[in-house]
Amino acid sequence: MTFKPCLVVPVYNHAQEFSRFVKKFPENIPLIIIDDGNAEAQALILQDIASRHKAELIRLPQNSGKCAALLAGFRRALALRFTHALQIDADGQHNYADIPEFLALGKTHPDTLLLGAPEYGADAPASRRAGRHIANFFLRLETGDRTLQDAMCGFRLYPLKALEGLINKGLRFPRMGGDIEFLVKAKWLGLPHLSLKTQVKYPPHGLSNFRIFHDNVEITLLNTYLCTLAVLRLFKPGVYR
Ligand SMILES: Nc1nc2c(ncn2[C@@H]2O[C@H](COP(=O)(O)OP(=O)(O)O)[C@@H](O)[C@H]2O)c(=O)[nH]1
Ligand SMILES: [Mg+2]
Repeated sequence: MTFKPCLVVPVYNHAQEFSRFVKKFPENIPLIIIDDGNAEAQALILQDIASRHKAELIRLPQNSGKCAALLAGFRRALALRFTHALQIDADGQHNYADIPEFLALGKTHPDTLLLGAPEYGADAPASRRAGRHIANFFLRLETGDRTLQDAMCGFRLYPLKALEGLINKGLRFPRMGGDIEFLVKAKWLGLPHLSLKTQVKYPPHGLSNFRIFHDNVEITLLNTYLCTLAVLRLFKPGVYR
């Protein structure tokens, strides 16, 4: 199988941070940036980044959510005949020095989902850690796979062709919960996975779009939906996916 990866970065309210962190990205890997309905000033910064880094820039007319933006990036990657998309955040929380390791492993395991398994420092808020434990519990319940280590980390390498149907179908929960929904449904398709440890930072003045109340309510609804599907799949796995 050929291996032709690209980087896919959804950006919302992080154009300034991204203009600093994009310098840490490997230069030889094509980049797709999704401007998810940012205000004009941020959109201009993203245009500038895209022209300086010869990146593909997709501008969505209105804010559609992190994972709707990701899927737009994956669709563009498929159209450009990339085989794999490495999804990563724009705001410097992920360890960009791990990108080569993800890509090297993707090359030797082209049919596998490569999932970031976050290692947190003392800077990680307790509420986010607790949320992750609950999300991971449901992830293992819904997939029946106890080896999955993290439901929500947005640092992942996806094989695109195997996921094309899912990408084109779209997500029921396209905002922050979409990382969970996409992973659960990819596992239901039978794709194998490997986890890669990677440090995730929470800088003191970092801006998060995660809305503790709204996004946790959304994730609760998402898990209700996925658990219901998981039960229905016990009877008709081909119908509910
Ligand atoms: N396209 C898009 N990206 C988003 C949206 N919300 C967050 N992001 C991006 O998704 C990544 C993670 O979002 P962030 O706000 O840092 O959430 P957190 O890291 O979970 O606190 C960053 O690259 C954001 O710019 C959104 O509504 N649309
Ligand atoms: Mg963040």
